[in-house]
Amino acid sequence: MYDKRVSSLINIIEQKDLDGVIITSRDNTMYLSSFSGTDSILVFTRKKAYFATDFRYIETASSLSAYGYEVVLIEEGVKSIVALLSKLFTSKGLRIGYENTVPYGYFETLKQGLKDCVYYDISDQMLAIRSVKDETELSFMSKAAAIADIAFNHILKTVKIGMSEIEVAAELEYVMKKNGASFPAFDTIAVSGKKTSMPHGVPDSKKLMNHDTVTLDFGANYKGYCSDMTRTFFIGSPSAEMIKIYNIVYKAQKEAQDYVKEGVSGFNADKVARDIIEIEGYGNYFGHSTGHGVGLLIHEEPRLSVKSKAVLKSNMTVTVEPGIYIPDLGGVRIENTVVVEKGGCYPLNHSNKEMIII
Ligand SMILES: [Mn+2]
Repeated sequence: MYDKRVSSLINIIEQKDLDGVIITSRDNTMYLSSFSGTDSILVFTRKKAYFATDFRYIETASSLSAYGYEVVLIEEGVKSIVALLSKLFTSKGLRIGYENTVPYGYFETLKQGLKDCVYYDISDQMLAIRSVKDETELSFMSKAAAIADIAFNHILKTVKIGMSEIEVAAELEYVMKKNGASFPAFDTIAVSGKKTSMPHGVPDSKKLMNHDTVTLDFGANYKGYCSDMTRTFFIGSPSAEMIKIYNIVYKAQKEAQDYVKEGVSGFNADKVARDIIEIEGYGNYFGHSTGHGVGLLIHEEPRLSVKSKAVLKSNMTVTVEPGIYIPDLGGVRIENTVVVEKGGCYPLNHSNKEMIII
């Protein structure tokens, strides 16, 4: 598995005729070596792979030699990295691949230490490789989604008028951790009432009230992989307009999800949801894209959006999450994460999407 992932990186090295690659991001380090700690870097030359880390991780890292990495101890942070790289890349004018997420100061130090090298950003190529998941990744993502389903079910059973948004968020996160999540996949969104008109509203001490709309957007991180789901439900009977909006979003989500399959474009998948919302007159209230890839990061490639140039491939994992947000009234978003297949897709999370009134 890791061999296959590393050979994808070797392909980039060959295609771009690079002399080496420096991997600094935690997500790509994890992708290429399984190592989940921080402050460690991978260095690939045309002949060898190195894993450089400090004292805190050296014991864990020793197992990585099984994947073909030579483990190197860093004692002085970026200074040691420069020393290592100067040893590995001795000739001038080399072509080195890097990621655009490398901190600026770090990159400057590297450039000063490794004079006369030409740098090539390989971030997009790495994201393209990672957008198609292997079986191990799909099993972790499926587990991450199942953990979120358990947490949502728990909330539906325990949520009460008078609970604060932050309590609901804490409860979701607690149940996810109790069921195997390492941590939440991102900052949990639990908003209620008029605040649901803010797609990424922040939970606070606002208490849930009768007739409130409640939007929960949350996920678990399981073995490095994220899940992402959103459900909107009502406490007490909602207004006629909120019911209308819910039904439009439900239809847009369902039809876009039914449309997603290998070979369709991210643009058209977005269009399916967007057209339904526009025809109903709410186009101006759907200001974000229909979906995004999910994996080691919560937002990855491909995108389902008006700007997307992506064509969906089997085993890509994408969200389908249209919404309508009306200031001073409220909003509805429904989100599933799905696995793209030939002829269709299947959702990783299985919580009910029908309207729920508590
Ligand atoms: Mn999402």
